[in-house]
Amino acid sequence: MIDTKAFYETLINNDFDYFAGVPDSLLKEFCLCVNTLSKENHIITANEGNAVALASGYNIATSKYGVVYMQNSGLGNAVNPLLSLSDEKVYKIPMLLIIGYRGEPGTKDEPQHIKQGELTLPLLDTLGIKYMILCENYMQQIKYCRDYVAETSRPIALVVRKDSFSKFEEGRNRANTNALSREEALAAIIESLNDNDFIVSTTGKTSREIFEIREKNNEGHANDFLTVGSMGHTSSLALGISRSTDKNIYCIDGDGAFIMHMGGLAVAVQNAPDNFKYILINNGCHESVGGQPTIAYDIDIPKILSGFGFKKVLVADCKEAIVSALKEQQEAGKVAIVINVNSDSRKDLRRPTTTPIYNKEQFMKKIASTYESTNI
Ligand SMILES: Cc1ncc(C[n+]2csc(CCOP(=O)(O)OP(=O)(O)O)c2C)c(N)n1
Repeated sequence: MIDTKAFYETLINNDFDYFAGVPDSLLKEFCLCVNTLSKENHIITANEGNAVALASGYNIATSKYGVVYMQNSGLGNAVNPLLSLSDEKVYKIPMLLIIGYRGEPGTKDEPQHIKQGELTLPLLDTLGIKYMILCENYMQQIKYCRDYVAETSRPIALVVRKDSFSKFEEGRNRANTNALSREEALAAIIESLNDNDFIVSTTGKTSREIFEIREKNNEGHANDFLTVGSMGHTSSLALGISRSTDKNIYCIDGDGAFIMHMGGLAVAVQNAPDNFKYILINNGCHESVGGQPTIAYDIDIPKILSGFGFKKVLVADCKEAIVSALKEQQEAGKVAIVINVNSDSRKDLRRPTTTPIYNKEQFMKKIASTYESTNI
C-alpha cells in the first residue's frame, strides 16, 4: 500500500503542484489528501474534460505541470480536450493524469465498470498516452513522469488499482449539517408516488438506496430506471422517456451530476413536457465516492433552475416539505424540487442485485403496459 501523504509530497517535489479533477472512490484517500493540503492549487472541476483544460491553462501560464485525477469512467469526458487541446498535434501540453482503474480485468466490479475497465489501457494506447500502473516504486515512477513531461511536453498517466492508497486521516469533514439524509428523502419521495409514476435516478448511492427502499417496501423495481453509470446524463435520459409518454417521469439527480453536465438540464427543461418532473438531491458533495465537496452550496441553484425555464423551484429540507412540494409539482408543469440533505449514508448499503439489462427490460415492459391501458 502506498502512503498517500508521501505520494502527494513526491508529486509536489517533482513540480506536479497543481491539481484538478473529479473524485473517484479508488482515489478517495488521494483526493482527501489533495483537498486538505493543497488549498490554493486544487480545483474540483465539473467534469474531467474541464480538468484537462484547467491543467493546460496552468501549464500555459506557468510552464509548470498540472495533475488531473479522475475515475476511468471520466476518460470519455476527457478525450476531446486530450485530443484537441493537449495532444502533440495541437498545443502539446504536458500534464500528469492519475486514473482510478475501476473494472480492472480479473477483478470483480459493477456492470458499468466492466467494459470501461477492459478498455482503459487500450484507450490510453489509442490516445497515444504513455501510462504506468502505480506501484510501490512510486518515487521512481513520478520522477520518470516528471522527466517525460519535461522532455516531450505530452501527457502521461498513472493508472491506480483498487486499495493502492493508505488512509489519509486528516480533513475528514462533513459537507453540511442538514438533518435529513438522502435515503430518508428518497423514501419520502417513493411514498408519495403511485404505480403509474416512474423514476429515472442518477448514478451512485441514490440509485442503490432507491433499490433498497423498494426491497424494504416489498415493491418491485419496474418503475425505476437506475442509471448506474453515465454521470450527469440522467436528465437527458429522463427527457427522452418523458417526451414519449404521458406518465410522470421523476428525474432524481445529484448535485455533482447536475454540475457535471448542467447544459443537459437546461436543454431538457426547454424541451420537456409537463410530465418531466425534476428533483435535485443536494448534499453539497460527491458523497458516493468519498464526500469531496461540490460548489452546490456556493451557487444559487433555485435561481439557476428558474433561469433554465422552471416556472417554480421549491426547496425542501424535511419530510413534510417534500410531501407538500411533490403535491404541488404533481399538479403543475415545470416545477423543480431541490431537497437539501446531509452527507451521510449507511455503511451497509448494498448494490442492486439485478442486472442493468433486467432493470431496463422490466422498466420497458411496465411503461409499455401504461400505453396499452391508456389506449383502451
Ligand atoms: C464521468 C464520471 N466521473 C466520475 C464518476 C465517479 N462518480 C460516481 S458517483 C460520483 C459522485 C456523484 O455525486 P452527486 O451527483 O453529488 O451524488 P452523491 O454521490 O452525492 O449522491 C462520482 C464522481 C463517474 N461515475 N462518472
